[in-house]
Amino acid sequence: MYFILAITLVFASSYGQYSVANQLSSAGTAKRTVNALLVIDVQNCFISGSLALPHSPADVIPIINNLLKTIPFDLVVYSHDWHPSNHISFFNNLNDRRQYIKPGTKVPDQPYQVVTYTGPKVETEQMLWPTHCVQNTGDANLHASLVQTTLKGEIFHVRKGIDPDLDSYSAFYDNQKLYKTELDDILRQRNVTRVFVVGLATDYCVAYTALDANDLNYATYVVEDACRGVTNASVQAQIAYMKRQGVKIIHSNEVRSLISGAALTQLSFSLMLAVLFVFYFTN
Ligand code: VGL
Ligand code: ZN
Repeated sequence: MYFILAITLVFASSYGQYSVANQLSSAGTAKRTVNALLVIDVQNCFISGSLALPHSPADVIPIINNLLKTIPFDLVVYSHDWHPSNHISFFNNLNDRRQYIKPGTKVPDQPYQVVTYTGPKVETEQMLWPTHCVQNTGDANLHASLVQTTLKGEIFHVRKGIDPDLDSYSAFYDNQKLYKTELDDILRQRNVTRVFVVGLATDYCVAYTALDANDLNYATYVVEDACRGVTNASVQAQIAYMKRQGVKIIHSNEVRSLISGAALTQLSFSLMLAVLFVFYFTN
């Protein structure tokens, strides 16, 4: 009688250990929330330089610095708009590319107008910007007061808009989605499940990055007060569009509870399993 009980216990406990270990490990990989902060284009050009944004863009820096100094992100990625001087997005290069202007379309006479180019790679409607963020110039440097350290995670830098013939608002893909940057691979290799997007400009690089992150199945949060846009109208339009697509728009004071809330859920799940485990053994 005691013998059978002992055998049953041994089998049951080894099965119990197996299944509990399994659930713990799946909680440890598949279900674990891994948080990345994506710091988009906090560069001199957009703050005080060649394409300085109109609504006090420098004000995002202390907000982003505070996140970096107080929240234990698993990963921080800084993106850089990083154009060659012959870049397709510069108004000043319009004349050199006149053979690609689509016949019958309007020829811009100043920056902030859209041109339709037929090539050289693909047909594209290109917004023409002032020359900005030219590779290896001070204008393209990250702003000197931006914190570049983290509490816990790894740091990466992603450069985009490098191809003379493609613009790239998103830190994941160029605007035509012909090529991917390394960002998705970096996040995937580290099991990132959730991204928080901050920086410049809300209606261009932040929005395009957040929409791609959302499409790539990362839970995506835009920290609205840690971003500044080009125009109020397009900021409002892009925020509304992002919301419709499922991107969460939050305030910087909500980030902490989101991250520690997820950590708490994970902890209580593990605790619950541990209690069940002990209960199983003592009965
Ligand atoms: C950006 C315009 C042109 C941005 C980049 O970072 O939002 N905007 N290039
Ligand atoms: Zn650019």
